[in-house]
Amino acid sequence: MISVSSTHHRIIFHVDLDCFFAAVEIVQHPEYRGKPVVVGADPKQGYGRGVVTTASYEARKFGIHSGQPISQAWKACPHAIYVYPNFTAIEQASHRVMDLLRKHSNAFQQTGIDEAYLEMTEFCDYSNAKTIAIKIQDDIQAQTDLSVSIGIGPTKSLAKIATDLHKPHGIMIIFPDQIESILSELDVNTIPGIGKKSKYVFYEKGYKKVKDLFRASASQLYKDFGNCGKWIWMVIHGLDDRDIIEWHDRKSISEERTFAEDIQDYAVIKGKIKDLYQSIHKELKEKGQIYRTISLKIRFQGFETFLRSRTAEFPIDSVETGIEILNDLLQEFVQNPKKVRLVGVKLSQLEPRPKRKQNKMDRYYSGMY
Ligand code: TTP
Ligand code: MG
Repeated sequence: MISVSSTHHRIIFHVDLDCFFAAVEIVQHPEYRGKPVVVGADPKQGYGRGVVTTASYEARKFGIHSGQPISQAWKACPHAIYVYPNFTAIEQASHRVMDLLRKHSNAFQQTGIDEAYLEMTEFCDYSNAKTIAIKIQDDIQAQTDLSVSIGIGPTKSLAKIATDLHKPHGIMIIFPDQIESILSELDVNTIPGIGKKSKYVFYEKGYKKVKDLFRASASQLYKDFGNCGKWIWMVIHGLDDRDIIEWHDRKSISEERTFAEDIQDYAVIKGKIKDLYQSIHKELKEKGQIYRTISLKIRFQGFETFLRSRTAEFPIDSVETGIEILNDLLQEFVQNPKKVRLVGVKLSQLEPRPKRKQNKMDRYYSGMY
């Protein structure tokens, strides 16, 4: 008989592929293995526009990272191999990995192109979790030639934090009784929900490391940061009780418009994006659905097309949040001298809007991502 005591903790695995787009490129071109590979815009001998999408760990040693201007990457490492993302191969690889992962648990949730959560409470305990994680790593490596890192912890957010602490090809466990000791010395932006930009708001109020957050009460964090503060307090105290909800990657809703004439007035472009977004947001709302990923498509004269997405940690429930994300995604293009032909908006990672039965975290959905 299995007895479950009040101190029984969940075990969640968070799996994330290592330098995913670059790894896919290396599988297609084994001669790239061990070399600096940079995926992103064309560097054009240092004069290219656009950014780095991701880079192999060898390239990261030169300081190259996602989001960096490609011209800077070129300066840091002109002899790297520069490639465009091969979306067909990337999507295929993602599906193969997700199909393999899905077999390891009956509760699986994909949360991005290269990451997923598995509820493992029924299948292991903290003493054999590492052995199971190694099996999963080996299985994926053998079947796809791709490397994953696995974070393990009692909640989704702690498992996700763990993954990033031991990359690449790492397995990291945050044991329930070691949360504070493991997190204390880390920067506040280790917490999902505190981003590269928003961390400065925390710094200004004296919260630099996670230990500074541990010193604060829930009500103090609420006073300082509103709902986001409450969420952070719950995360660091292991109280994020979100379930693992399967959603279907291919489910999405989108709309696009071609302008009657190619245009360059970004006020008009922004307005059109907002209209498209509000119309599909309304449609989803009427169907009782929420979403976590927002994508922007933009096509310039000459058919050059870009897709940019952002996935939120929480379902997006307010139009204001969505508009803010889209405006942010659009920023990358406003300096582009070419005229715009078409814009599109896609909402994906759809989930039913939680009804009567809400768990603790559902109440803090709005405004947080
Ligand atoms: P990440 O998992 O954030 O990054 P990664 O897999 O390249 O590297 P890591 O080993 O640190 O996990 O993102 C997964 C893929 O998503 C990444 O390979 C490229 C793509 N991506 C973007 O398109 N835009 C972005 O801003 C980022 C960060 C990633
Ligand atoms: Mg990854």
